[in-house]
Amino acid sequence: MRNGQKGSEKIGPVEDAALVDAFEARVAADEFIEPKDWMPEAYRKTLIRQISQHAHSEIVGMLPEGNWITRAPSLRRKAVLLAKVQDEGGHGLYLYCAAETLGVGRDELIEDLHSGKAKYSTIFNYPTLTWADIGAIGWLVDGAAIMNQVPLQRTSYGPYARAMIRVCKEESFHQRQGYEIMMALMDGTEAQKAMAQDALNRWWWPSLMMFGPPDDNSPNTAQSMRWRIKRETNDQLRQRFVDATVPQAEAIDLRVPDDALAWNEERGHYDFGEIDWEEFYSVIRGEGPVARERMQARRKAWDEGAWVRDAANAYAAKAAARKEAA
Ligand code: FAQ
Repeated sequence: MRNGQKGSEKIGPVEDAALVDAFEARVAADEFIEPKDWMPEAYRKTLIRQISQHAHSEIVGMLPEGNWITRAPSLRRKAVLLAKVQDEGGHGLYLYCAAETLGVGRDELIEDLHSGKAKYSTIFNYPTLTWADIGAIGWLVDGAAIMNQVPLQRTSYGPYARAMIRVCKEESFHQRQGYEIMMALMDGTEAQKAMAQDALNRWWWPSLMMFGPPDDNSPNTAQSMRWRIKRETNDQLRQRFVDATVPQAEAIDLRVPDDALAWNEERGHYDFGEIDWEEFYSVIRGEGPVARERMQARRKAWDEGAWVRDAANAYAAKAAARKEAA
């Protein structure tokens, strides 16, 4: 018998050693764990935490871009942005479904978001001030999301891995549409070029924070890597994102706002400057520039959508009663 472990939470339910060993052997053999399979309680809890926070990020992440749908500069841009924001809503729904397979209810997860108990990505607490921010979000935020989510297609929990396959296909389109907005602006007037550069200046560092704290300060990474929930660490993914994105900036004459950025021949990677971790933790604490507005918008949408949920429940109850009577 042994204790389940979750990050710093060392005391968990006592579990049968044979079951734990069989579970760990399956994970080590790269088998997917499915909802009805036995799993350690701490594994289940870690998944609920990560998947639900991922779902919340997708749903809250609709707000910064949704803010620009009515102000997109052309019909084409509006149609593309509308489709992208709808895709993010869809990602949130797949992810809530994946979390539900672990025995948690959606209402409970949403309640945790609205009460501030559950986290969502820090990146969505920054405002979208100009049209170029929509380009920067697609290019950088979706770009960072893909970097993180491609390895999650091989995460050890089956429903999460399968959700990631479709999500990654859509995120690739999102990243390209964002970069294409930046390309168009950098091909435009001096004012448009300045707008694109300003957006990069504001979104660069928060995008690097999306990957989470440095590995030596990440309480969950070691256990999540052992259980193959995470397939790569926060720092590995952040480095890969920098390496992929800097040449994209250079290709369209944008300057990454980091004086310490330099190619390191020996490492075969870019060196980059120190991230402002104080800012990261303050945003996590709910002190981000538009954190309050984001939560107000989500609570309002939830309250105003109550009639839709009531109607859907009433319809489902009627359909079930009809089936019973037949
Ligand atoms: N923001 O020990 P770690 C998107 C928390 S999707 C807020 O390293 P872990 C699509 C972390 O939860 C973006 N909190 O944690 C889109 C933990 O707190 P807890 C979301 C953060 O889980 C694009 C604590 O800090 N993607 O953008 C952040 O091993 C455009 C300690 O950290 C995912 O969620 C952060 N940035 O690693 C939508 C991907 N970083 O829970 C619209 C799946 C860390 O113990 C428009 N998630 N924390 O209280 C993951 O890969 C992982 O959960 C990490 C964090 C890498 C985010």
